This record gives sequence, structure tokens and C-alpha cells, in this order.
Amino acid sequence: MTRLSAKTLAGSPTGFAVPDYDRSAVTPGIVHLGIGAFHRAHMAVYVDSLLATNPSWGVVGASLRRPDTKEALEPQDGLYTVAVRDASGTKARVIGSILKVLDANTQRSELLDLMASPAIRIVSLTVTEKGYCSAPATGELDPNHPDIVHDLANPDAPRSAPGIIVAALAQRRAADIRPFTVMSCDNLPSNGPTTRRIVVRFAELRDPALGAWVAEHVAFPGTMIDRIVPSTTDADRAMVTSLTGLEDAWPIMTEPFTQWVIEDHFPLGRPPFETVGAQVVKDVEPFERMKLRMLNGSHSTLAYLGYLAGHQYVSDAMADPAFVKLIHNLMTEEAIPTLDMPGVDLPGYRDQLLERFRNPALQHRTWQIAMDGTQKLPQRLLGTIRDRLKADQPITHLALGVAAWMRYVMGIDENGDTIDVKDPLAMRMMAISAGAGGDPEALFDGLSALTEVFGTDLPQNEVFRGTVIEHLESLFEIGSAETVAELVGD
Ligand code: CS2
Repeated sequence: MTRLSAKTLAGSPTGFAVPDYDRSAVTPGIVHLGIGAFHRAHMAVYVDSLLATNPSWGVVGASLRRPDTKEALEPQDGLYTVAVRDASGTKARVIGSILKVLDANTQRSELLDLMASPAIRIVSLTVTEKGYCSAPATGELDPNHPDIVHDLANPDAPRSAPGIIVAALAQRRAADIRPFTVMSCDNLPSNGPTTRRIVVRFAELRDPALGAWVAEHVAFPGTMIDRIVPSTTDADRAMVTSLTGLEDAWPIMTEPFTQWVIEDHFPLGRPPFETVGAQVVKDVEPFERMKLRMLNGSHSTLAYLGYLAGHQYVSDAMADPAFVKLIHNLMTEEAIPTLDMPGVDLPGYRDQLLERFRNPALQHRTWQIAMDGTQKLPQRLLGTIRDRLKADQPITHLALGVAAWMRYVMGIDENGDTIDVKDPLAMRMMAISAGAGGDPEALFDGLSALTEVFGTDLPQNEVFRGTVIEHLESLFEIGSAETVAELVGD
């Protein structure tokens, strides 16, 4: 089978979309840290759509942890296939906006030199929540994080995202080059201001003068990013090969829906993202809050309860009417009332989400979404819970999401089989659940004492404690599917 590459694409039959520009004329304007599936399904696609008229905005990607994306894309000249799937079928498009991928561990100085060069005007990131090395409850840099300790001791050989950004900014400052704009495209709450606090703090710890310079001169626009991107499987690779006739080591599976809302704050300029479907706005935070609380809050709830009920994919859980009702009610009764978005049709947004979760062609694993719960819970469920507790409003559905997470991180499913719990705090949580010995109160007290997740207020809140424990008792007694059915009255 012929491998996808610039050469083979040039001679390949059509029937799928390919870059509509001369790739050899494209030059890098963006460095993207964390070149995983999400970026390649989202921002890289928007950039691909505008390169024909804006060739100075190509992307150089950097992988911070594993070199697997670099290894897959290098023989393909950075090209890869995006397969958009729904019940009506699959549409393939080859994306050309990624010019090159650098491995931050082995090509560090090449990466930093590129980031320090004047051509690079934007450094964007999708490094996932844990890549910010912060305490999830507060969004503040964790100075004791092993990567931060390492990077402060070795500022010229950083391995964390904040360390790499600050090293490159320091090089620009020394060379009197204006700083690039830092654009987070991760699901953090207030991702612009949060990234700013983390990067400025890291720079201050390195050198107070550098910290002051970063705080004064670097822009950190916020973004709301949305597209569902399940991990690619071998079956997906085979499907893409049969569609295009070209072997692609790392195609991307995704849904038709895509949304990107960007705060307009780019002192060195930006590509005209609004010409290719992005919304460029003054204040992005209401959009972020809406998406985190409605989409991601529902997603995590579906993931923990769905996994426990034996559903491998989100669409399997959505085939159970009780799960649909639960998620519908969670959004309608508990999330929407905490949002202030005049002019936005929130019930319409909810219905569209329910439809997206139902997409049977996507095969989005509940286990994938369940990952890194300690990094996700605060912005997806706990913030909404806090707002509702303050207003004396019920938290029944949201608290079930939290209880299901607590049940899930015990690491044993309802059949007594092991769950592969992926989370930076997995070891600590295993020890806590072992100590709790299946007692709901002890489990709640042990896990909610993780102040970097729950803060100090929630563990002491009697309503929160009582509601979560009640749900835990039910999860232990009758299991996830029955608990959901009982709650929604089915
Ligand atoms: C998901 C998100 O894995 C997860 O935690 O909730 O990745 C979700 O698919 C995206 O935020 C959708 O935009």
C-alpha cells in the first residue's frame, strides 16, 4: 500500500479534499505545543482553510511527551487525513497546515530558536489540563510539580509547557524581539487568564524582572474550542486507507460539528480566523463556561456512569433513554440556570449536544473521557455545584456525576474487574479507596480531602456531602444503570 506523502498525494486519485494551496510557499507563523489528535482535528483544519490566501501562517508542531506523532507524520511530510463521521457516512480531507513536528525532548534548541524567531507570532497550546502544572481547584502554578521543579533548576532545558514558553520568551527579550501571543486551546476555565497567571508566575520564579516583562508585554487571548475527537484505532486506519487509497499512520476521526471562539487580542497580528468559520469576539468567557458546564460536564457524567454501567462508547450510553433524560435534566435544570448568555439559545445548544453525543459513527470511549478526572472535575461540575449551593438550589444530577467519579476511581467495576484509572493522582486515590473499604462516607471524606480538586469549602458543605454520599450508597447497592433509572423516574 502506498503511504500518504506530498509526492503520492500529488499523483493520487481525487474523491476526497486535499490542500488547495502550494505547500512549498507556506512559511511558519505559529508554533503549536501538544500536537495531539485534538489540535489536528481542530485548529490545524481552520489554518488549512486559510493558507491559500495567508501563506505566512503555517504551523510547526511540537510534541512534549511522546515522539509518536512526529514519527507518524514525518514520512508523510506532515500530511494526515481527517475523517468526518456521522450516520450518513465518512468524508475524508487531507490537511497540509502542519509543516513539521519537533520533539521537544530531543530537538529542544531547534524548537526554542524557532519560537524565538520573529516569524513566529503565535504560540498555541493543547497540552491537556494536566500540562499546565497547576492546582486544578485554583488554576495556580504548582511550584512543587516535578516538571516545574526540574524547569526552574534547568531553565534552558525545560520540559513543561510553561517552562518552554518562558525559555523562548526570555530568548526574545534578550534579542529585543517583541513577544509572541500565547493562545491556550485547552478546556481550562478562563483559559486565557489562567494561562497568563501560570506563565507569569513561572517567569517570576525564574527571574522577577522577566516575570514583570511577561506580565506587561505578552498577550494571552482566551478561546473556546469544541470538536469531539475519539482516539484513532487500527480499524480507523484501515477504513481511511480504503477511503483514500493511501496509507496514513495517524488519521483523525471526528464529528461534523466544530466551533472555535477566540478573544481578539493578538498584538503581533493573527490569521483572519473569522473568514474560515471561527467567531472572533471581545469576551470569550461566557462561551467557555457554557461549553465546559454543558458539554464537558455532561460528558464526564456520561463517562463515569456509562463506564460503570458497562457502556464502552458514549453513543451506547445514549441508547439508554434513562441516560438521555439524566443528561437532559442535568443541563436544563442545573447547568443552564447558572449561565448568563442573553441572546444565546441554550435549550437549542443542549439539544444539539444530545444529538452529537448520540452520533453512532463516532465510537468515543467512555474510558477516554474518564481520564484525568481530578484535572477536569472543578471546571466541569464543581464550579456549577458551587454556584447552585450559593443560591440554595438543588445539585442532584451534578452530584451524581461526582459520586460516579468517586466510584470509578476506586478502580474496580461493577463486575469486580479492574478499571485502568488514568489520572495524575491515581495512586493516591487508590490508597484512599483501599482505606475506605467500600464505605460511602469514608470514600467521600477521603477523596474530597484532595483540596487541589475540591478546595476547602466543598468537603465541609453538608448539602454537597449528603447528596454525594446518598448517590454513592445507591451506586454501591444497585449499580449505575439502576441509579440513573431511579433518579429520572424510569
Ligand atoms: C472530553 C473532551 O475527553 C474529554 O474529557 O470531554 O475532550 C470533549 O470531547 C471536547 O472538549 C469536545 O470539544
